[in-house]
Amino acid sequence: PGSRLRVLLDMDGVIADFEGGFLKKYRQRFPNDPYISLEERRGFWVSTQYGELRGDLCDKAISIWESKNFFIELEPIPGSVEAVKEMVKMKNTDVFICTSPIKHYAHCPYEKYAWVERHLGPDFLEKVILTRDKTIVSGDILIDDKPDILGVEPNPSWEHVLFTACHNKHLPPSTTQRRLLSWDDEWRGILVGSRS
Ligand code: BVP
Repeated sequence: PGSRLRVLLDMDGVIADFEGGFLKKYRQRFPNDPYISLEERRGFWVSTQYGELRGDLCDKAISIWESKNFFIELEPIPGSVEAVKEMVKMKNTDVFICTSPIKHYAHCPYEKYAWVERHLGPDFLEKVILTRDKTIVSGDILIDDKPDILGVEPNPSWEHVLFTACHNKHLPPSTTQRRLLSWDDEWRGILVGSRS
């Protein structure tokens, strides 16, 4: 490995609380419709599980994150902002945010930049990578809550470390994939393990 460690951090589910923000706004907007508690969430796609609950709820779910102010108003995942600020100060470490915007582009890309500026500061805007295909981005480690990260590159350079989220915590433990349980967990040890 080279002398510097390049860390790619996913945004939704890792530094910004997409699931919590979704559920809060969904229940406010559709108080008379059924919902899925965070304990009951299974599978990465919120829209898929809502569609299985009742056909019309897929489009209702999608309407939540397509709304103005959805992404900017997401709360940070506990400990994430502190961890990122500490990580960027570590020796021989380059930190980037690598996030996939939704295809309804009216608000999401703008609000992702605004979120980074608000919570991590304007200098961090240099470090934002918006892509729908993370496999073509090179790095040593990608911390992401999505269990399967696929794209045109069959052999991405990064090691995918699965960040635990409500939707993936029940998946059987993998012998090959490392996990980060939360930002209280040993993320520094994960980085050390990638460097050696
Ligand atoms: O922009 C986020 C939210 C969106 O997909 C993107 C995931 O980005 P990464 O975390 O992989 O960077 N999203 C979309 C849907 C349904 C769309 Br139809 C969903 O159920 N969950 C979800 O996160």
